[in-house]
Amino acid sequence: ESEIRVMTKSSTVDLVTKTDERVEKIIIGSLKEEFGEGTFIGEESVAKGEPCILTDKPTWIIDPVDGTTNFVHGFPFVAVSIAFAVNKELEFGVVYSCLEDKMYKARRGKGAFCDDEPIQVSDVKDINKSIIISEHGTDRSPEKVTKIFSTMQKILCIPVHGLRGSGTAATNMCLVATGAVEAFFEIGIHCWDIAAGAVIVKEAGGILLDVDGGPFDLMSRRMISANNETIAKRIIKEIEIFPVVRDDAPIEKK
Ligand code: LIP
Repeated sequence: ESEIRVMTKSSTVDLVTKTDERVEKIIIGSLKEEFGEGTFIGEESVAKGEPCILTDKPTWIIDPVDGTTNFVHGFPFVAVSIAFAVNKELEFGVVYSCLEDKMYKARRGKGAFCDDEPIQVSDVKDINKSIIISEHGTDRSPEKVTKIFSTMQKILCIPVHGLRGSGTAATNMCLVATGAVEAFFEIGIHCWDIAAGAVIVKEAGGILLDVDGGPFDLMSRRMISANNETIAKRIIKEIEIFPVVRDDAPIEKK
């Protein structure tokens, strides 16, 4: 196909393409061939009605094209994100940053790597010397957009060195893991966007929390990943939280 066929999901700006669907089928097919039948949580399978419940079973959590809007527009940040969890514990994660041609990976307890080189979070503790990443997602309801931009304004005026957003959560988390930025937070992401990045950030020496400072909850659709607790807690003070429906909520609630 010369043109990428673009469709929409939860809103007119929540894009999906045939490529997303095809790549997910290829990944799941290859994993089944290599490792046998398993349990899969894939962004596009869930969009078509597959369950999104993380059980104790060994589970693959897949985002075939993270940064779909970037992909459609040719904006150069697109990633493939694959994580593996057992007993609800994330065991390893792989993020391939397609346009950068960089492979980020981490296994629980074994460190984090980019193209086989060890990576580590930044050692910055002074918020005034930080770059923070966030995204505004695909919900354009005025009350949520107001909270998102009010949060960004408060963070910018701390002040921090800068606010950024690549358009893909998986890439944003790898930027935290390499020390390029000090923190990434978002309300509205999904488990498949962040599962692999969560392992990579943690194994690079970073931390993961809920946006209210509580424990990280993969299925809650909100999180902050940071280089250390000082930066995380300072950012959390500015985040205006709004409700999102959990990934593992009953279908009728979504
Ligand atoms: C994207 C996330 C990003 C979010 C976007 C979108 P997708 O994932 O990586 O953090 O802000 O709205 O959800 O949909 O491109 O796989």
